This record gives sequence, C-alpha cells and structure tokens, in this order.
Amino acid sequence: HANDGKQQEGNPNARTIEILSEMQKYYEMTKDQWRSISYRKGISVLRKQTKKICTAAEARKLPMIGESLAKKIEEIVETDRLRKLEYAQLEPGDVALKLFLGVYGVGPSVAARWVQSGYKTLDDVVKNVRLTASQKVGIDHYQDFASRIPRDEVKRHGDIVMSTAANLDSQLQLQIMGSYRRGSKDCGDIDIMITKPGVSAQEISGLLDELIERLFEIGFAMCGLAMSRGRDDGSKWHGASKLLDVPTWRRIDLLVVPWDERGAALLYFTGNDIFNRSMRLLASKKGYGLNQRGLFKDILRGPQRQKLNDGTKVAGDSEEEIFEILGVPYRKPEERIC
Ligand code: DCP
Ligand code: MG
Ligand code: MN
Repeated sequence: HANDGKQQEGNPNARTIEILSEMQKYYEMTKDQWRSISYRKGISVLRKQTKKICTAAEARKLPMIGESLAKKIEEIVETDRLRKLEYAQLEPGDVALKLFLGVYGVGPSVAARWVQSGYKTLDDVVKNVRLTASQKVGIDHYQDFASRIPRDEVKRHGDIVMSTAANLDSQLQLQIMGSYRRGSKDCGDIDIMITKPGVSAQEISGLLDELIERLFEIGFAMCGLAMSRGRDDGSKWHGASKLLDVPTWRRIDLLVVPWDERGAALLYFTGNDIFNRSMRLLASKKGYGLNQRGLFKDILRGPQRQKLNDGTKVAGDSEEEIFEILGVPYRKPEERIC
C-alpha cells in the first residue's frame, strides 16, 4: 500500500511491523494462507498502537495476537531481527523446491525443473507452465492437501465410502488403512482397502469403477487424480473427497485387492513405509520375497540378482501368517512405527 510508510512514520512499532511484513510476504509466497492471514491481522493491530510493544506478555494482551506471534515481536525488539525470516531468505531455491514438491502429481524431477526455470511461487508456475489436470488440482487445493486430517474426519470419509460400497454389493469388505490404522490422531490422506470374498484380480476393476461413479453421484468425490485399473495386484484410485459440512478437499486413496492377497496388502498398506522396508529386507535375508501381493519363496535370480520368475507364494491372505513364516513376533499396527 502506498501510504503504509507514512502511517508507520513515527509509529513506535515501525521496525517490528517492517520485519513482520517481510515474514507475512514470505507466507503469502509459500501459500501458507493461515499464517499469512494471522500475520496480516497482527500487523494491523500493531499499527494502531501508540506505545511500543516490547515484550511477548504485552503483545499477548492485544487482540488478534497469539502466543507465537507475541514471541516473535519480543525477539524483534530484543535482537532487531527475526531468525525465522533469515532462514526463509537463506535458501530461496530450497524453499521453492519444497513448495513445488508439495503439489500433488509433482515429483523431484519436475520440481527441480521448475526451480531451474527460476520460478519461486505457485503463481509463477501457473503463469508459465502447461500443467496436467492433476497438477492443476494440486495447486488449486495446495493448502487443503497440505493440512492434516483429524482422525474423526478420516472416519467420516471412511463411513461414507463404506455405506456406498455396501449398497453396491453387500459382500464388499472395506477397511481404513495407512496412518489411521496405526492409530494416528491425524492423517495426511485417507487410505481405504477394498476386497470381497473370492474375488479375483479380473473382477476387481469393474467394482472400483462402479464405486467411484456412485461416490461422484452423491457429491462426495470431487475429482480423480490417478488411476491404475485391473492390474495383477489390484486396482487403485487416487482422488479428492469432501464432507458436506467441511469445506476442505481431502486426498483419498482407494485400493481394491484380490481376496487371496488381502493379508499382504493389509500389511503393505498399513505401513509405515520404513517398517515395510525393514520387513522386505528381513524377508530377502531369509531367502523370501515380500511385496503387497504376498510372501514368495524360490524366486529364481540371475547373475545380477535380477528376478527371473515370481517364485511360489507361501502366504498372502493373513498378516499373522507372514509374520510367523518370517519368524518375527506379530506387531500390532500401532507398533509399526519406525
Ligand atoms: N507405502 C509404502 N511406501 C511408499 C508409499 C506408501 O510402503 N513409498 C505404504 C505404507 C504407507 C501406506 O502405503 O503407510 C499408505 O501410504 P501413505 O502415503 O498414505 O502414508 P501413511 O498413511 O502411512 O501416512 P499419511 O498420514 O501421511 O498418509
Ligand atoms: Mg495415508
Ligand atoms: Mn495414501
């Protein structure tokens, strides 16, 4: 604003306002709307003060200024700088890389290319790059997808998918997986595994198509982001869903698996990813191969240890059996955090 400077002249909090405004611009640039807004509110309250605010306690008494902003005000008054801002300005490339990697559908190579091109903000990208449909959604809902989902909201998404599935086919079995099954109090996305007694890989993709169609019809599914249909190890769908009374779009992953692979899929989809890696490593040390389809033995390998065949499946329909064959005591989902 053109008259900002004038208003600040003679304002006892001018220096504090100047530094906080830099921080607010940084949050605006990184699309951290929530922080950006709370900084803006705090700054406008400071502008109205006729006395210099020196301590966190004084700041805390003002409207719109919370604990963390109050501490920063004190840090600025005491040190004439703000460490957080200096870190943010230190590695602008890193900041941009992190920002771009947070976009759904953007991996390390695309993110690095955008940084190389000199883009710093999501606006830069939107103006200059021809985006895929999924990347566009990823940018439009950047803040939505970056925010954690409270456990009870994950449950409510799960309940909707479950009742929709039950209407379609009462024999379908659904379970919420990932961090939710491990007991997390909030989750990055909603992971749901779907199977049905006796169902094979071939019958699966039709099931998933029908379910997704219904989820769109009831206004729960907002968009699809990725799909792999009818592969040997099942079909998956990545998308976004929303509750009627919550404005935030959430990331949701549906995975349909053949009945006789459900145990291995359960193990894989429960994670966490580091625990999965250690289980696979253990299996291979014991001469087995473990993946989301099952536990295999007698895998024929070539001179560079490359797989020549899939081997024979020794377990797949229960988690307990896989632990047992590997000689590891069973670990409850809540204990699979590495
Ligand atoms: N998984 C894996 N390796 C990957 C990605 C996933 O083993 N590279 C497995 C383990 C994960 C599960 O799939 O627990 C679900 O993947 P998510 O990315 O949804 O991860 P989480 O549900 O564990 O965590 P978040 O709360 O962030 O979604
Ligand atoms: Mg998850
Ligand atoms: Mn997931």
